[in-house]
Amino acid sequence: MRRRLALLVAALTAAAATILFVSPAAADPGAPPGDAVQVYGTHTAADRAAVAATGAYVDHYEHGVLYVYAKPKQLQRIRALGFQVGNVSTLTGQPVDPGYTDYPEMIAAADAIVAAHPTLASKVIIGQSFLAKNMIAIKISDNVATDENEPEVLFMANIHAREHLTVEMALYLATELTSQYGTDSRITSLVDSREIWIIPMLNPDGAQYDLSGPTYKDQRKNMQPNGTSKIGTDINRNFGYKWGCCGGSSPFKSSDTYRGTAAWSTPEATVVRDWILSRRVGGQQQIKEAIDIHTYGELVMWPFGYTFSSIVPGMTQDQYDTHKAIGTEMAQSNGYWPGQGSGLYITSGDTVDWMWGDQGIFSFTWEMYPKSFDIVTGFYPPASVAPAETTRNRDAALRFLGWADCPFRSIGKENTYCPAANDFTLTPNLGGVTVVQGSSVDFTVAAAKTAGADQGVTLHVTDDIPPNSAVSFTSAIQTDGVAHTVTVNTTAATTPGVYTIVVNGTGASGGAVRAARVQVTVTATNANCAGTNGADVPIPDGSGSAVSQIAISSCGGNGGPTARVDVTILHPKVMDLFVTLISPTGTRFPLHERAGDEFHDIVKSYTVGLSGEAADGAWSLEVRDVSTGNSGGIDAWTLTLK
Ligand code: 0X9
Ligand code: CA
Ligand code: CA
Ligand code: ZN
Repeated sequence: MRRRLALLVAALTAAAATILFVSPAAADPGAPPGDAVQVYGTHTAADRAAVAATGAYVDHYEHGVLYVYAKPKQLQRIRALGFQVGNVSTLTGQPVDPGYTDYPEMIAAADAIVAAHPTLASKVIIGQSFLAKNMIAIKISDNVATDENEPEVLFMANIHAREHLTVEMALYLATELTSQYGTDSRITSLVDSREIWIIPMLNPDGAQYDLSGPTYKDQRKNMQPNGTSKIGTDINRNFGYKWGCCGGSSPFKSSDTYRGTAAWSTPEATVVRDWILSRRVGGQQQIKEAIDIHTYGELVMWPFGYTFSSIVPGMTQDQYDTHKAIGTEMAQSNGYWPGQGSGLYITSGDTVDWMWGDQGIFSFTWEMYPKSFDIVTGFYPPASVAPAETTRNRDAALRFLGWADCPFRSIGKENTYCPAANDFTLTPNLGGVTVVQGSSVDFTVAAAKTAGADQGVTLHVTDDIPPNSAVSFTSAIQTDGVAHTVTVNTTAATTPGVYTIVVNGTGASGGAVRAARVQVTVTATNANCAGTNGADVPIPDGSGSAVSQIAISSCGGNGGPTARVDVTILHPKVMDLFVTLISPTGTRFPLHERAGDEFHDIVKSYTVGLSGEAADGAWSLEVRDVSTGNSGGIDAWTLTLK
């Protein structure tokens, strides 16, 4: 993303006098007069309106950066308002890190994966880029040479040239899914039951140019000439669903979000479209889910990007809820922030809107590391972060693959949306049991036939087993309605909290997967070691702080190594917030520091090491809002010390 604040703002301030503005040298007919520049620090709509009032033309706003065309007088006025102004081409100049995978290396890596696992992986050329480079997909599945009737899942990366970490992510996934096959049972069963497609480099021309050295080129678009010195079209504004609508892309050729002369005017978007359309069998799209991988921001987003509304023609409540459930689960796993794409900013003609809106593929955008602000490392962190920042997403990717047979199962509606000839329900769905840490609790699960013939069902527990506990049950049951006991054995080390244990049952005839969910509340041995404050505390807008306290007494000793803080903060722009837990003696534990951009609300549980802090006394949750224009409040929070 193009947010470039703290670091470079400092650099800019120091170098303000020497910054040169690169005019669009070649003409951009129809573009507004003036230079294309970036304005930093316009955090509120009022700030942005003030910039527009200088007469400058506001092109778009992304991630805290306002992209405008401004004449010298207008630039002066913008500066006088107190905003920093810069131009991206003067701000990069770092040498290319050879640790990033370039186009030939990407092809070689794909070939090596296929050579090492010929029965599991194959390489498919899906078309050619503008500069005639082969665009490839890696297919991973058992019996890879056969188009089996298995749900298909697509991961694609590097549609934006400078987002090199995404190629590492794609290749990591391909490597992991093949090399761990037969060793890791979770991977083995996913690879056996799905057909996984990975497009590691969707914009090969732009990526190769950006890495051509000696310094990065800060290229985002493809390499299709447009008559200006800012070559290319933004492929992620060129897809044909609501193309060019609603301010989510630029009509100007020099803009980084230039949408192209028409939908599908880029060869790269067309290649991806035609290949995705080719995945239909008998009119049925085989690809059920897709992730378009970008940097940066540490976000998980879902459609639609073109509108702030969630429920619109083409997106029912259940479909939205399913996107949200899967997106939120991935974000919980990798620590990213979940939200509808338009919460970041409006986009039109992007991949996910088309994949969902046109093809009914449950679609997500990932924005990888880093989280925010750092102007130098934004798009160009050292390649050495790749191992940590790719493995970080392993579990999220595997969970994602797990839903592919019926994404609606994530909201408990698999029987409605994915009926099977021989069908059954698993119950209960969201009953609740409570257990004190260190002891065990039982619940029952039953399978009952709803269509076709009775069958055997294999149970397996997937999600959310409380840490340091074990779940025991009989795995082979029948669709006879008989209740079977499931026992959750917690230990003294099990962290108190509310867990939703998911028991999946796979039917023997047809393989339909149905789920039972049980909410298990683990409470502390010593109830004095936990507390809740449900009083609403308004968060002052832009200055000062909101504080909510919980008094702990008669807990004794220190907090635990995995204490838990559950917070519900209602605020329209969580990127403006700092949230800190403060111990009775004043030690500060930062929980949230300006993450999540323009997204709403923090409803999250944090794990904090509190073994160095005496438990008894007054604990505070402090929320500071560092930017004006949005206000909210602390709704409630719960502290569980051990
Ligand atoms: O603007 C984009 O294309 C994506 N961000 S990036 O900084 N990598 O360029 C985000 C696309 C997701 N859609 C919306 N946020 N609406
Ligand atoms: Ca297969
Ligand atoms: Ca298939
Ligand atoms: Zn991107």
